[in-house]
Amino acid sequence: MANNFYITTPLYYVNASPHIGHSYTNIAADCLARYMRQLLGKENVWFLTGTDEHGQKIQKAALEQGYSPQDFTDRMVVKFKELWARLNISYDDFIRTTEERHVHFVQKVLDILHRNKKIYLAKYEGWYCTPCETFWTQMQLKDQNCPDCKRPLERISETNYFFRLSEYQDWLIRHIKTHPEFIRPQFRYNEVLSFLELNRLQDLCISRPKQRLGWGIPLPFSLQHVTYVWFDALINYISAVGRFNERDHYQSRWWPADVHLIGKDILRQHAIYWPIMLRALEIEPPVTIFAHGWWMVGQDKMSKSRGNVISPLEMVDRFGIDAYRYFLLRDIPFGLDGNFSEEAIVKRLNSDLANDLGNLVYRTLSMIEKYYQGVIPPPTKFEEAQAKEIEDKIESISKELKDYLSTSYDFNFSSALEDIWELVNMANRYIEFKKPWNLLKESKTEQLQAFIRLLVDTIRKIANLLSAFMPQTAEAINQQLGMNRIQKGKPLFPRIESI
Ligand code: ME8
Repeated sequence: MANNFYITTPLYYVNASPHIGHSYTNIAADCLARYMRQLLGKENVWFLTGTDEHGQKIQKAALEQGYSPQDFTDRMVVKFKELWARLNISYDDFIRTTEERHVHFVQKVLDILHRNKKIYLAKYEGWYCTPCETFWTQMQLKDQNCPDCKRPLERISETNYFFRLSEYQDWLIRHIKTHPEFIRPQFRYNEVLSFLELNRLQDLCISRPKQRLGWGIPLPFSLQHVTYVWFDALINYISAVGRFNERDHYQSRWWPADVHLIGKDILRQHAIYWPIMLRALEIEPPVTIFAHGWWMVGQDKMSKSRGNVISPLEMVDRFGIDAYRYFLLRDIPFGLDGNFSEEAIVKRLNSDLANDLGNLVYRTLSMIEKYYQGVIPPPTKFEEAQAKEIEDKIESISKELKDYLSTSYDFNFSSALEDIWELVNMANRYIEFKKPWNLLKESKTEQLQAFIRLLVDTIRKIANLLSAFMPQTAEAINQQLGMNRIQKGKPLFPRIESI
């Protein structure tokens, strides 16, 4: 990766409050942004998130609750921002698709594509899924229901604008074949490529008649139409970070994005529509699109439409911010589906956080309190046998973290955390083995001092390695093991006995 790092999340629909699935993507993106800031410097990383505010779903939700769409979205967006603040999501910019900067930019894109004959008017007759806002051809259907959400389809006939998606199919196949990092994980790459090789793309309908749907960005060349919500929303990734010059050439300090982090539900739009839209505008495609898996409740995806959502705020109130962040990043390899349950969080919290990490810190602080009246002993000349092994481990973890979170494009948070825990457990084992309390009894004061010092340095390093994943915990450890004198507080992670 270059010296710049630009990462994005999907823009979430504001028709309902954010749930665990949304928080998952933002926590993962936050972890990567924080990690890359450590690596490249704060000024070289840009982390964008935001909200998707147009379209049928939003208009319907607003009407049902008795608001105008604009008032409704203004109220809903607060819930997203509050959640991100609570979860320590360190985004650099938050874009709403109703903002002037975005609306203008989308109209400029439409204007360029229209002038270049990449958009044309045609009559459409066929099946339409209102909740998904998607057109389906007869061939794609098994029955009269939407292949995605399984709800009944409507038969519609209307005049709309179409984007010449089909023109670029061969280009996209070539691009994917020559850029193995373009779609991740590997099995998603294979899935998209074989889809493109086995199907002919249809041109994409990018407008909706105003009389059917008023809540959208007006087409600059037709008073009767607004922009299809997906076409509008995808453009945020460039509207937020750049502009077109007078020769319609896009200029940006950040583009191309290094990673578009998304859930697997929106891979088609990101891996097919989006690169083709960019190509038609003569803009480079993003480097990587990473589609993660779904959090499930039992057999079902957690989603607003299934009505089985769990509130992230509730989980954070119960278990703490960092236990929640840790669980999501640690419990399943990034890319696969996972089962969300409170039992699973408690299990991780009690074993990895309370027993392993919390205990290591607490024991060390207690020894410093007891043996040195709370003052951290200075380094000694005494060669501690374990020091070398710990040093080597720290070095290998730093290298592996870089591979997991950056160069491999796999964003393997769980393996990264597993590695850090090897160090935590190594330090815990040394305490058992060394029995510092015996060193004191035997008056081996220099050995004791060297050993305690080794623990302090190791814990400080662990805090540093953890800071992208669990920023609050890293800070708490650094506070407790401050410069000279410790500040022993409550245990970092109290055990939870029952839920
Ligand atoms: O699709 N597990 O918005 P959306 C994991 N506005 N992640 C989940 C999830 C689950 N059960 N449910 C949702 C949209 N997500 C469009 C995007 S982008 C230009 C426009 C996450 O509110 C995941 O990141 O339906 C998924 O891709 C996203 O929320 C969909 O959010």
